Amino acid sequence: MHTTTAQAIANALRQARRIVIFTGAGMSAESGIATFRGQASSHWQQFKPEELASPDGWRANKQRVWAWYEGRRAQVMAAQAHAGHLAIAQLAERLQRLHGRAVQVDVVTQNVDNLHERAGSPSVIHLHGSLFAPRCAACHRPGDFAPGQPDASLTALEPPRCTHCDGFIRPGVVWFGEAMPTAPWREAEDLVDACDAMLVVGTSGVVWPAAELPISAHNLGKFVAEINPEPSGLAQYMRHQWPTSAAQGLPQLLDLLHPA
Ligand code: BV8
Ligand code: ZN
Repeated sequence: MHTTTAQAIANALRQARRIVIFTGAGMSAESGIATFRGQASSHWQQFKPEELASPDGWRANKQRVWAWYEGRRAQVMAAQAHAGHLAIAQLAERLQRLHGRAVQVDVVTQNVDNLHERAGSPSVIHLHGSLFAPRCAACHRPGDFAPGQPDASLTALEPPRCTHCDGFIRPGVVWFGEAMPTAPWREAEDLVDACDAMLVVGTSGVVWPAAELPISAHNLGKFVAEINPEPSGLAQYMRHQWPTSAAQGLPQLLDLLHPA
């Protein structure tokens, strides 16, 4: 009997005790959040990364960068987690219902939105920070947003100031040319070392060093599969490339494992 890609992935998840779900911007696409590359609506079709997601861009025009991130925060706040986010959040419980063994599912995301958390995933590691963790660019203390709703229509907005040192508050994300926070990175490496299976969902695999994680999972002999309508830059490391979307493929996997 021909095993479909979905069945092969479901079989690997059935046998796994520890699963890592590695996600990128494609994971949030069906919640209406723009990706970085690929689509006409993708950010980098309109902006240059170095202008908006880099320390130079911040130094050159803080008001433009702060407005862009506040606009993205407004979009995320108005968005809903989709069936794919919910499927990831329910995977551990569904597997336990299937075979009675405890399963650990950890999300390692490059995304700076909070949709995995809002869908109920208990363990989410943000390799590139979060739109919801602003901090002072000078003393690095956590900062506060200005009161009220962020306005996605603005192209310039004065960043808030730090109540401690009067420095500018910046987005709590990792920009190009900035090192990733060490604790999340080390935790992600440990989870990859310890996992039995990794699903790579919605990433083009072009951003380093995050892209190293699925590659090391492959090199460690783990089961690694990709859910992405297009083969990513990591496809060669995948045991399966499932050409489907996050909101379609992940719920399908859950139903294959154990009907709701
Ligand atoms: C570092 C946070 C050093 C901010 C981000 C060569 C040249 C130039 C630079 C470099 C180079 N090699 C390495 C670098 C450095 C650079 C880098 O990797 N550049 C790339 C572009 C080549 N990396 C860095 O600068 C990193 N830092 O190297 O520091 C250092 C070390 C020590 C001390 C000091 C310094 C930091 C990188 C982090 C940058 N920050 N984001 C923000 O969000 O604004 S990166 C940004 O891109 C996001 O985090 C995003 O997640 C990430 C990767 O993109 P993807 O998530 O993969 O999304 P993308 O749009 O690309 O792809 C979407 C995918 O989804 C597609 O495959 C599509 O087919 C698929 N899809 C679409 N719809 C769906 C779908 N899949 C499923 N379902 C759907 N519905
Ligand atoms: Zn400060």
